[in-house]
Amino acid sequence: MVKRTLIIIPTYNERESLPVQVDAVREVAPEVDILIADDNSPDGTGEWADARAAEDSRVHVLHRPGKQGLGAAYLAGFAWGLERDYEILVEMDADGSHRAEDLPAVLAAPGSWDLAIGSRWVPGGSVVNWPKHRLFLSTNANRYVRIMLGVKVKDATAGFRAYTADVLRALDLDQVESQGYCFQIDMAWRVAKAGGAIAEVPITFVEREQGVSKMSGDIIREALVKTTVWGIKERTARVRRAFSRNGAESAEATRAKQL
Ligand SMILES: Nc1nc2c(ncn2[C@@H]2O[C@H](COP(=O)(O)OP(=O)(O)OP(=O)(O)O)[C@@H](O)[C@H]2O)c(=O)[nH]1
Ligand SMILES: [Mg+2]
Repeated sequence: MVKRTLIIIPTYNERESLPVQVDAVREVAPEVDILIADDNSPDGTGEWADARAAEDSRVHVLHRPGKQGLGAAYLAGFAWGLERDYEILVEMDADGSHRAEDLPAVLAAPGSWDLAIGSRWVPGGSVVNWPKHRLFLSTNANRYVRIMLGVKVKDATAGFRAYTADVLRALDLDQVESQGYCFQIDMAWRVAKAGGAIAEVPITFVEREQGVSKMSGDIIREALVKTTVWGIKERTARVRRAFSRNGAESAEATRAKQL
């Protein structure tokens, strides 16, 4: 049986890109539903989404009052999907970077996974049309995440990914505050800490052709600062645990000697 699947597409000013992406997804995966989570885009993306939803029962729209970031849009989308008992919830950009033709491979990721990531940085994965500075940023951000958080994932910042409803229900989503890039790192780390299985499937990521990137210095800073703070906290907690374990063991040894 095909699992009930919801593709969540967050949008802010994607009037040109979104129709192409929705058509492409509908074509490769006619059995999945799509939820467009629009932050009141001034360019009419939300109105287009409403018109599309009116003629296609598999397309839904979640209107949000204003631009509140990618993370908030996804969390609202997860809540919407979990309430309606979807079994798999997928994140996908509107701008064509996440190719619909890679969707079946992500959904069919091998093994039993809780999170399947469409990865640029596993063998077979690639990026098309990215300037050198974006390649540099992505590879080094992922290296830093592995070093700081110990997450054994090659592409922790990837935004093309599928979660099981079970793993999302097991996470404390109310505590997630990260927005841009950092949202993806945060979620991958939470899944890993919860003991969830993470699979990576190679995809080809294509730089957007239409519209404007929402990537900014703030988004990069958020990822860098939070990853650093989390990494330091994690190490401190690990050292504390080791000390208290050693302390407990030596107290035990002293007691044993006294007896
Ligand atoms: N609802 C909502 N969607 C957003 C927001 N910011 C970005 N998005 C959407 O999230 C997806 C990814 O954003 P992009 O601007 O492509 O960011 P990016 O992929 O990191 O950057 P590029 O690679 O330069 O395109 C797109 O579909 C955006 O429209 C937001 O604040 N609210
Ligand atoms: Mg993009």
